[in-house]
Amino acid sequence: MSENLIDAMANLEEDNALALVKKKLMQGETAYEIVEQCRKGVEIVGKRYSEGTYYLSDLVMSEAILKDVMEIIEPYFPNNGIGTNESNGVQVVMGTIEGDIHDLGKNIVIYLLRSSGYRVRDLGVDVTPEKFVEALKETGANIIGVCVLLTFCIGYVKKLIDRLAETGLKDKVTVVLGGYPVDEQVKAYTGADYVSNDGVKALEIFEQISRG
Ligand code: B12
Repeated sequence: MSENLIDAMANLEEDNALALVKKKLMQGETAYEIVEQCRKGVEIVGKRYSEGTYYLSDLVMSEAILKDVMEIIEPYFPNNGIGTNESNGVQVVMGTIEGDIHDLGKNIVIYLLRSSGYRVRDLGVDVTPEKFVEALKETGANIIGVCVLLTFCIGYVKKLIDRLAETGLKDKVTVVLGGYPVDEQVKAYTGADYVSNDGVKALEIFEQISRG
């Protein structure tokens, strides 16, 4: 049995991982630190899957464990459960790009945003450019968060941003792209304004944008 949370997640030791999360909370580690360790563990699950030592069922298992972890730590995020999460007036539209159904990371970011006062319209997964455009028009949001995990869906992000340009929204809306494979190269290729593969940094980016 692993004593380290990253390893417990990577080895899919469900009960152990949940016990370690509770212990870490008692010891004063922050919810952010714990999420990051879990993310690293799940990243190892992904590596083992691509190397062929783990199967699809193991990816599904990692999803289940991460969901259970989130249930435990949700009340420990700042501003939560004490009635202070007043709206900051900033509206965001968020979704996972067309073709991609990964949403655990997106949901964490939405959670962080909402608990910091953002109003987030969550469009879910496999979201087409048309749905994003429609939601931007409906909500009047000027920030859009797009999640992509599958490298072969990065082209759809470019398609979305091209669509924003065609509809005249590109200059009015700031695009923040997130997910495991995003980097400066992906940013340049897609035309996104910001990229982040870290939820806490993502929150900092949103804060920076909304401060103007
Ligand atoms: C769990 C998982 C699944 C689960 C997803 C469950 C769910 N509800 O999301 C299931 C089992 C369904 C799944 C399915 C598949 N998966 Co999968 N999956 C993973 C795994 C192991 C972890 C992803 C995850 O949740 N990580 C934990 C979260 C917390 O981290 P995160 O997503 O990076 O999010 C953080 C940041 O990126 C950032 N962030 C995230 N979103 C956003 C959004 C914004 C706006 C911002 C600013 C920031 C931000 O903040 C988050 C918190 O820090 C990854 C491995 C990996 N390295 O990522 C493979 C992985 C992504 N999957 C992969 C594959 C191939 C698939 C399948 C095609 C498998 C198959 N044969 O069917 C299908 C795809 C189906 C589809 N059409 O989408 C590959 C992709 C390879 C590639 N080159 O594209 C990976 C990399 C595994 C691998 N190494 O091969 N998968």
